Amino acid sequence: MKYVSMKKSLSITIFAIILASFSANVANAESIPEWVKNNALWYGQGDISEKEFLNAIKFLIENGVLIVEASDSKYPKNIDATVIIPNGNSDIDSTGFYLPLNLEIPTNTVVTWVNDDSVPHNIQSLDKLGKVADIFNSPPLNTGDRFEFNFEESGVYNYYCSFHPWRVGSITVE
Ligand SMILES: [Cu+2]
Repeated sequence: MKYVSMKKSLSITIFAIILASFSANVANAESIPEWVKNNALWYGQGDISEKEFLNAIKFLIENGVLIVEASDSKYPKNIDATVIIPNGNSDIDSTGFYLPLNLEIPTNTVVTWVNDDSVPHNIQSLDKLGKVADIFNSPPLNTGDRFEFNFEESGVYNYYCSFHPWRVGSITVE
């Protein structure tokens, strides 16, 4: 009995997913064949096997009725790949760290640095020894200026500001 009720709740869950995808695209709702709808019901009642039910789901996916998107839950779809240089960043005694101090992004993400401080800063990539590397290097950024770089390869990238070398941040590309 327990197994049947478990199957029932699973079929309800899958049905809810199917219904949710209907409301997202009403046109698609009409293309769900009756036999698939019945399968979900029968599966819940224990009238058909799991394999038969999964075949029905497979049919929906293969025919583009149910769209399953590959998603990496770690990263939101429109990742906010922005690093703020906050007010007070130039002051060695302040907590004006880069926001975020370490930005984690997938490959092929454009990172934008924004200078929100009252004085100019720059962004200079560093090698493993802490020396300036020719990877991404901005001109001096005045208040409100932006600098962009597209990270194509995975790795950990450190950077600093040559005017205020105590400010070091990193970008982790996975
Ligand atoms: Cu600076």
